[in-house]
Amino acid sequence: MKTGARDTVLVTGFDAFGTHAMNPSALVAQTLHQRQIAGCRVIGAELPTVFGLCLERLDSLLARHQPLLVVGLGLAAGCAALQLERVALNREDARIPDNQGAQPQDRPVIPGAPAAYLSSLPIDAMLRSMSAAGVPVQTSQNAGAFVCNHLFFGLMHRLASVPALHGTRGGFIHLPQLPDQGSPHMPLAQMVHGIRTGIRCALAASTALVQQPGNIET
Ligand code: PCA
Repeated sequence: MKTGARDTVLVTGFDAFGTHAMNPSALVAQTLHQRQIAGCRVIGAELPTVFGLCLERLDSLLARHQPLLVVGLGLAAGCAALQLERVALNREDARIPDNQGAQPQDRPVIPGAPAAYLSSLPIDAMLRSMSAAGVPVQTSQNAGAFVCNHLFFGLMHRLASVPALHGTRGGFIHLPQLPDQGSPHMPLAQMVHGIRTGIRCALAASTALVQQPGNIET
């Protein structure tokens, strides 16, 4: 795979939403900002938990940084482990309003786009390396129908259809709560360690594997 001179990893998190006073995904993105992983520089950014607006912010970041790898992060309050999301669905159905009060019901993220995209991260290799690093991690087949899935689907659609992003891999990882947010939870340092390990693995695999973003046609 040709990646040109790309040497940036974009890590996004979301701001607090719903009943959560904080969002660990923004803290992980902030902690990794400007760090080096396997010779690549990380750009960490916080996105608004708002349908539409988060994808506008993502577009600016993609145009500005032309990243080699994009890892979206978000909070999934019920999970006890890092969740490597396999599938982004072209469907949104919000149980709660977003941070600007929108609550879309049963509509596509992008009308006319495929029904779903598979993550183009090397999920099984990441699962093994993150697990070997001592971090609780699991795969997940469903990123929900709220703003995280909206971002994940919008990201994968851009990676599949924008020529300037050819060769960029991307995917999404859900995080548990932090210890002072309730149970289940995970310490911030362990989340950061897990995400760093996963990114290192994905960067190594990006030169070793020939794997294109898969899509499932309707
Ligand atoms: N989690 C929500 C949106 C923002 C976040 O961090 C979700 O899972 O959709």
